[in-house]
Amino acid sequence: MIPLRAHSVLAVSLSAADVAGIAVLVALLALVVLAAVRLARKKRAAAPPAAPGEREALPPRGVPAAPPPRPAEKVRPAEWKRLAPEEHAAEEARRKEEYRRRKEEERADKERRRLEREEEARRAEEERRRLEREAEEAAARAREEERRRVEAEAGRTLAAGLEKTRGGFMSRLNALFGGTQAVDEGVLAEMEEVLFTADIGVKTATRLLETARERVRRKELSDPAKLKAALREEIARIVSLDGALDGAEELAVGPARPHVVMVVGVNGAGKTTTIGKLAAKVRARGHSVLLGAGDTFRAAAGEQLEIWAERVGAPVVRGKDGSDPASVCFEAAKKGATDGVDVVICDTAGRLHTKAPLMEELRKVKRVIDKAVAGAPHEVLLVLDATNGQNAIAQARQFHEALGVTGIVLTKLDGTAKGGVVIGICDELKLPVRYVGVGEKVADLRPFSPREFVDALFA
Ligand SMILES: Nc1nc2c(ncn2[C@@H]2O[C@H](COP(=O)(O)OP(=O)(O)OP(=O)(O)O)[C@@H](O)[C@H]2O)c(=O)[nH]1
Ligand SMILES: [Mg+2]
Repeated sequence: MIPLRAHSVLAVSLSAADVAGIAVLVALLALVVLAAVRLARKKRAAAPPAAPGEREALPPRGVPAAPPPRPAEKVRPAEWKRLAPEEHAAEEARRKEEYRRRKEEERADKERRRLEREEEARRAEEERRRLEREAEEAAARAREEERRRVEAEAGRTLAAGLEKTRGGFMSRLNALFGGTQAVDEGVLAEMEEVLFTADIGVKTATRLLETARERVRRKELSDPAKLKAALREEIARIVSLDGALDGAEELAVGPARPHVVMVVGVNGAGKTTTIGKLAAKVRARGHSVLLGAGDTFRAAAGEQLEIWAERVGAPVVRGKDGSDPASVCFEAAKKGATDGVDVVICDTAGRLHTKAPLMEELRKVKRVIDKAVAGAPHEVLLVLDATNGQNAIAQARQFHEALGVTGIVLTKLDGTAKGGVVIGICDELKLPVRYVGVGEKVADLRPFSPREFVDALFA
């Protein structure tokens, strides 16, 4: 027993066992307090993050206050372990936020680059289109200039084109009419001889002669000047088909759209060249034109037509070499209808007319064009080479029988003395001569005027 003396009135005496017991009790109490503190900390760490307003709220009693938020710097792995649970949570949230922000920046960056790429592609496309448009406009301008140049080229006059013919049979006739003697059988016999060698055809020459003889018999033609005037009058009547003398008109474009023109003739007659010149003329009158390359027999024919089309500024429908000409013409007429073209001109092959298959082929082409555009072709132009003389008349007859020709184009008058063939064609076939060719230029394809023709012949 240890006596304890107090200054106070209360004096307690404790044994050694009592002291040891108290010490153990105090130690146990301390342990309980420590455990309670730990438990409280764990609970806070596991709890969901506090709302912003709650964060500033005071910690519950007995629980130490949360440390102030750390600056947003990265926590190194070594430091991570030393962090308190609430610091872990804050760090975790900071990292999540940083990750979200970084992703957001990356996405925005990607979007910006995509928009930039799109803008760049749009500008490049716009530039490409602009250049293409400019090139097209420049090509169209060049074509138009070329067309105008070709159109403006002055062609020969019909008189110049008929120079050789005038120098041929007409100079002999003029010499005969220039004489002073009265018209007698001798003059008529000489006239007969000239007319029979003038490529106007036997029938026509005979008719002209008989008419003159009859009038001489009736004493109407007493002198050569009168005989000349009578012959001139008769020829004018024949070539005008008893119609107007001044009918020098360009190709008539009827109301049907497209107005389809089928061009036929033997090879080398001048079909393709005539089509080129015609297309230029029709374009110059403000009509749109489409060409059909129906001559698929000759390899270079399509290219020749394309060169003209390029010059004139007209599209061409072309088939493969050797393909069916009827199908090419069908396509051309169909395209003309679909595209709203004013005039479609179809070229055809010109193998010798004596071969029956050519006529059959052309008949088929004509039928098929009608299937593409009902009522077409509206015009079948027969191109004849004047240098063929009376042969041209024979050709005209065959083509007309097979196809129902609506008009004649007589080419190469400039290169022959056989211009009298015009008279024979008109007289025998009663077909109108629409154009005469007196050279290679566009303007050399001249609308036929009976008066001009007769004036040029008898000048
Ligand atoms: N001097 C002159 N030459 C012409 C005239 N018309 C056509 N030619 C020429 O005649 C030649 C034949 O003309 P083309 O147009 O190829 O004849 P084509 O009828 O199409 O001939 P194929 O395609 O073989 O059937 C070319 O050299 C033309 O330049 C003309 O009025 N006067
Ligand atoms: Mg041709």
